[in-house]
Amino acid sequence: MKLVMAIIHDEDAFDIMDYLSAKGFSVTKLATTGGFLRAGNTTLICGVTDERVPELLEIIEAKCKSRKQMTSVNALNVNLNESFAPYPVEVTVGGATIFVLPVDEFRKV
Ligand code: 2BA
Repeated sequence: MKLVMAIIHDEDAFDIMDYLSAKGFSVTKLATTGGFLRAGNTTLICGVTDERVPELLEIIEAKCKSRKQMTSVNALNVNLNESFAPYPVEVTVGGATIFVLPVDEFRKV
């Protein structure tokens, strides 16, 4: 058995959890914070048999692809010619950082 920990973008969390549950995986969502950006992210933990690890990793990779997205810079963070104005910027979102750990023991009591 393995414990898969996947740190993913908050936006991807509910879609992938629905999909994993439908496929028969048990999953727990943790609200986490990245140490570098100090921004919220989501960590999913999933205990899974060795045989199903490749399937799980494929799902995470497919559902959490990094992609470009347009967003507006917060008007409070930009000061153009002394007037505040939001403007669009392209940012990269998504992706996943995945750890696969061995499980010595698994019990439900
Ligand atoms: P990623 O490498 O894609 O990491 C996304 C988030 O995954 C991280 O958020 C962190 O929460 C987690 N993570 C990644 N690698 C990890 C590891 N080895 N152990 C534990 N958790 C891990 P943040 O820490 O906020 O980092 C956000 C992004 O900033 C990173 O994206 C990376 O592109 C960049 N970054 C992180 N640390 C950096 C550093 N020391 N110098 C420069 N850029 C850094």
